[in-house]
Amino acid sequence: MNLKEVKIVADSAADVLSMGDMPFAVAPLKMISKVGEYVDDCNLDVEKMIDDLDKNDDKVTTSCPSEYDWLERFDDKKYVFCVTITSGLSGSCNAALLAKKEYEEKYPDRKVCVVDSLSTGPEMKLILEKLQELILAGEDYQSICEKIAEYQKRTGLCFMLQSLKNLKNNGRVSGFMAKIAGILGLRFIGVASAQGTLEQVAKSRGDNGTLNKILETIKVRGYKGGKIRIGHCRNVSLAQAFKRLLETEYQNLDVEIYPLRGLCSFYAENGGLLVGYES
Ligand code: X90
Repeated sequence: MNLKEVKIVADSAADVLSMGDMPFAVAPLKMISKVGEYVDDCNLDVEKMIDDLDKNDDKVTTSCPSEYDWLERFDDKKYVFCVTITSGLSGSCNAALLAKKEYEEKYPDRKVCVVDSLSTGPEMKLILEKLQELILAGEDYQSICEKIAEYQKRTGLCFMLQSLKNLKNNGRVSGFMAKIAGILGLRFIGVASAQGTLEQVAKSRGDNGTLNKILETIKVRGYKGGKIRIGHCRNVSLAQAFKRLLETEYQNLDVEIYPLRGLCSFYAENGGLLVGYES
């Protein structure tokens, strides 16, 4: 597959802004408050957004890219690969599917493969890295579609949240679930379920308890030392401590730590940690 014919488009929940030489674009989600909109693209000052939103108590909502937002990023390419945040919590995947239908009907010789991550953040990042690898390895379109669907099933997401306020306010979790993280010092540890929604696996207190629980959770779910990506919202120290814990058990780890972008920061909230792993 010639790089001139290909494009990868991911929504901004992947926290990825560019992919080296790979033709790539971001379809941004948005945070909308009474005072204005924050578009989650490369121009967003994430730190400023978090500070702004912390200051006022207005209800903030989010919105996903529209069909047109996806479509205009396809760029007349013959082969387009879209990676979306979970269809279990957002309309982004549906919008991408509508864009696919429109594009393929209008141009019968072009193809769009939509990958529903059933997850977000670091698991989307892993899927994007795998796509890049498959494209650069010269695989054909059909085999990339099959292999990436397979790969999605072999990746997972485990997360720790100190507050579920924004998830609850936007109807993404039940009030019952949200309560746990509202109790002082108590943290919510969860995974992306098979349906791409939040599933609670444990409660934790303190950093050691939290990190051991996350490690235990990903092990139970098949982690054996494969690739791992750690996104955090203002908690680089906990992310690094998790990396050190992993290094006591596994050798030659492929691990990366990075600050979450807008959408994931908004929902993961201060202190939140998202761990994407291969199982
Ligand atoms: O369409 C929209 O407005 C976006 C809605 C997104 C809602 C959820 C985002 C979650 C971000 C929080 C912890 C990870 C949960 C993952 C479960 C699949 C990060």
